[in-house]
Amino acid sequence: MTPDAGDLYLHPDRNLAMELVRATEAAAIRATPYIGKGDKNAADKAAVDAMRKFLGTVSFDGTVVIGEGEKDRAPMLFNGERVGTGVGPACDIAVDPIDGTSLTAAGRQNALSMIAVADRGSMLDASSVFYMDKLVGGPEAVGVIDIREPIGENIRALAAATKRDVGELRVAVLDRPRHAQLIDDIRAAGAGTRLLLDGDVAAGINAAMYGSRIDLCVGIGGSPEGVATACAIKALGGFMQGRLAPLTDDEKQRGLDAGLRFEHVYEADDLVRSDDTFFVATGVTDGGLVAGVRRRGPIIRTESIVLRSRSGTVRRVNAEHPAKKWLDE
Ligand code: VTB
Ligand code: MG
Ligand code: MG
Repeated sequence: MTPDAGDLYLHPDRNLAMELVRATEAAAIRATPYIGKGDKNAADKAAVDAMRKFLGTVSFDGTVVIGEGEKDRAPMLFNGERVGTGVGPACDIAVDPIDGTSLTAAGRQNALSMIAVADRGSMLDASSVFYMDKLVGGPEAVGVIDIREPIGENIRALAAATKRDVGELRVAVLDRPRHAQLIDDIRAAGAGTRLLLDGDVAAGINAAMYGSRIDLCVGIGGSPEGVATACAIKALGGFMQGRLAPLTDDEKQRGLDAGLRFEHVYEADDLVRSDDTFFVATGVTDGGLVAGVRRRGPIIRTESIVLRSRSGTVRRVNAEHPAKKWLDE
C-alpha cells in the first residue's frame, strides 16, 4: 500500500530515520573528547547540546516524552520540550544523548547515543517511576517466555523452543546488588550471565537481534530506557515485557497519580502503542551493538544502527566525518 501525501505528513516517514542518525552521530562525536576524563556530566552536556542542535533542523514536530532533564539534571531535552522544525509529523521522541555516561567518563565500553521516535501520544510516559523490571529477547522468545515466570523456567523454555542446550544461553543483567538472587538463579538454571556495568538499552537490543552474543536481557533498569528499548524491539519483532519497580511509597503514589499501573505487565505494545517506531543509536565507546567513535588522522568514523518498524530493516550506517569540521571549532 502506498501512503498518500497526507499520510506521509501525518506519520513519520522513512527519511526521518536518516535525519535522526545525524543527531546521534553529532552527540557521540561531541562526547568523544570526554571519554575517560572522569567527568560524566561534562560528557553528557556535550552530547545533549549537540543532539539538541541537530534535532532542531529535523523536519518533524517532536515532543520529548523521555528526556534527560529529570534524571541526569541535564540542561536541555527535558520531558515536554518540543524539538524539530515544528513542520511535519507529530511525534513522541525519547532521547538518551548518552546511555552510559559513567562508562564514557571511565573510558569503558558500551556507551551509546540514542533516539527513539513514534507517533504522537503513543509512548508510555513512565517518567514518574525511575525503575522498570524488564525481560527482553528475540522473535524466537515471543509466546515462549513471560516475566511472571521464574527466570529458570524462562531460560529452559527458550532453550527448548530454540533447540539449544541451556548451557549455551547468555543472559545480560546489570551488575547490581539488587540482582544477586537473579544472577544466582540464571546460573543455577545452567545459563551464563553477561554482567553489565551499565547500559541496558544496547544489551536489550542485542538480545533481540539475530545472531548477537546475547539471548536475553533481564532485570531492573531505567524505565525511560525501557520505553526506548521497546521502540527498537518492535522494529526487530522481538519480545519485551516490563513491570514498574517503584522504590518508595511516594514514588508509587506519583506513578498512580500519573495513571501508571503496578503489578501490571506492560507488553512492548503497551510501552509504545504505535506500530510506526524508529530507533537510531550511534556508538560513543566500542560496544556489542555498535562500534565507538574513532579518529584516524583527518577522519572521524562513527557507526550507527537504524531501525524502523514499518520495514523491519536493520541498517548500519558507517560514516566518515572530516575531523576539521568537528574538532577545530
Ligand atoms: C539504568 C539503565 C541504564 O543506568 O537506568 C542504569 O537502564 C541506572 O541503574 O542503561 P542504577 O541506578 O542501578 O545505577 C544505565 O545503565 C545507564 O544510563
Ligand atoms: Mg543518559
Ligand atoms: Mg540512560
